Amino acid sequence: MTGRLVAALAGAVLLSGALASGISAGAAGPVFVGPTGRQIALTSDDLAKLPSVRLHVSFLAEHGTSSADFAGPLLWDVLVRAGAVDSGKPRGTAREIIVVTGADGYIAALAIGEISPAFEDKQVILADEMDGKPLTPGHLRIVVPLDRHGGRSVRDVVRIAVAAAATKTPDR
Ligand SMILES: Nc1nc2c(c(=O)[nH]1)N[C@H]1C(S)=C(S)[C@@H](COP(=O)(O)O)O[C@H]1N2
Ligand SMILES: [Mo]
Repeated sequence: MTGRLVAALAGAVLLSGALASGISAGAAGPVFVGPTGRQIALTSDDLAKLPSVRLHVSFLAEHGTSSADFAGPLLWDVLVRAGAVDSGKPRGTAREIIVVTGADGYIAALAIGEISPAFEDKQVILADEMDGKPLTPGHLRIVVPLDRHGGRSVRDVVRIAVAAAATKTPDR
């Protein structure tokens, strides 16, 4: 094998590893993963078709207070569109969590119950606009209204996974 071929193969392995871990290499938007582990890639066109919600937020960060205007689809609508949640089964979604990963590997978790219309119905968005300027598909940001600290406002979102905590009762 030539050195170049070895390097190309190593690159391909690295790339597939990065994709499998949800660290997307290109300008693609986030990968969505449902509770069964199934991956769904929604295009930016799919996201653009969902109604956009506008939010002004202020939160504490290590460098002081951050304030900005954000706009984008509700995270709930995005997860429904991706088929990652079952809106007809509130009892089943009560034990589900959402794990959001940024391009740098930073992770924050939300509960499905916070954003489900059957529960808190909090207007968490997947922002594709900040202060009137579009955010490119690799730079979408989670915005959680009323969070005091910015820790759950994950930047450069590459992966949004829904997972269910274990239970011994049947789902219905
Ligand atoms: N991808 C990514 N998103 C992140 C972080 C991070 O380290 N990586 N830090 C979080 C924390 S702890 C805070 S306080 C805010 C800070 O946001 P700002 O720098 O836009 O004010 O980003 C959040 N989102
Ligand atoms: Mo922070």
